[in-house]
Amino acid sequence: MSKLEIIGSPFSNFVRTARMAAREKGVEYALVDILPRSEQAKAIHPGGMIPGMRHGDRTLFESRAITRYIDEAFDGPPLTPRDPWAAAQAEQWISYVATSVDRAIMRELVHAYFFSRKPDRSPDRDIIDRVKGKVEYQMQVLGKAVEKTGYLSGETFGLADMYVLPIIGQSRATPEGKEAMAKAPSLLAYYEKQKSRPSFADTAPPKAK
Ligand SMILES: N[C@@H](CCC(=O)N[C@@H](CS)C(=O)NCC(=O)O)C(=O)O
Repeated sequence: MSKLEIIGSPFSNFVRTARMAAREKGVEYALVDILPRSEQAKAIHPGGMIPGMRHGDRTLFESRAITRYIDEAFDGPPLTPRDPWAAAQAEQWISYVATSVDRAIMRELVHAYFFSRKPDRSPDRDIIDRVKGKVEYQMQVLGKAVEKTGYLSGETFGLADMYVLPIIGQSRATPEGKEAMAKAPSLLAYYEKQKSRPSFADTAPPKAK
């Protein structure tokens, strides 16, 4: 079959998760850089969201479906545990991160700085002030979770880590994100240790010129 394509912008945390999954699995892929809500995105995802995926004549949308396909359709180290109890715990953290944590940190805090809807595009203080307590709380929760084994779920680096690292990495572009992580030393130690992992480091969003 032809080479796997991961479809979406390298600035998206969910696209980065899919790319990390391919890299950790040892699957070669091409990144097809398209914007969310573009006609190309709408052709794959009903709401125009990214990432999408193409593999031969198979297309998928939603990062969890894509990462499951990558995990199960290719040879390579498992990205999620095969034991049902361990797998359920990984899914629990993946769901929490992909919904609650993504919403507070990416859709609210990070977007309030970098995709502000204010007429002058300045950071939206109303959103930032409203969400910063929630971000602090979530980072405490995540910090407690990584304390046990050094990973978000289970004994080895896995898909839950691939969901959370792009989000907490992006949070560091904001003062409130940095402050919240400073108050969660276990999470900061986890981030400092994992940030040089090749699947994460090599998928960093391009720097603005
Ligand atoms: N549940 C989706 C969420 C994907 C998502 O939120 N993607 C963002 C970019 S990081 C997006 O496409 N946003 C455009 C929009 O909300 O219309 C998944 O896991 O793939």
